[in-house]
Amino acid sequence: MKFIHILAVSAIVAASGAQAQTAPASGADHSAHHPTATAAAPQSDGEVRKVDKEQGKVTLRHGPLQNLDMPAMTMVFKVADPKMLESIKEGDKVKFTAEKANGAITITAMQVAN
Ligand SMILES: [Cu+2]
Repeated sequence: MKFIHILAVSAIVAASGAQAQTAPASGADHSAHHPTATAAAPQSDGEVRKVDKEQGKVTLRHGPLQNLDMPAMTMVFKVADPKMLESIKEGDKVKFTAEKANGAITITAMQVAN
């Protein structure tokens, strides 16, 4: 009985410890109010394959996205602000931040990496 109690307590301690480690996730809430904030998600490398200003989408060949658990691939991203597409063109190397918002992977920050 006492042993079980100790187990339960250590489980709670372990759980709260895990919570403390993921505490920066509260920063994600904050960045939701500021879509251009890059603190919450790491920057990734990509190469522009296609720019679709009308749809607010960009096709990127990207390296691994650790925050999204995604391997390197070529795919279409939505951009948080279509203005982000004005300064890029096919063939540009870019640094970008992609985050999952409302179930869609969205680029929240992007800059040409020259
Ligand atoms: Cu991808």
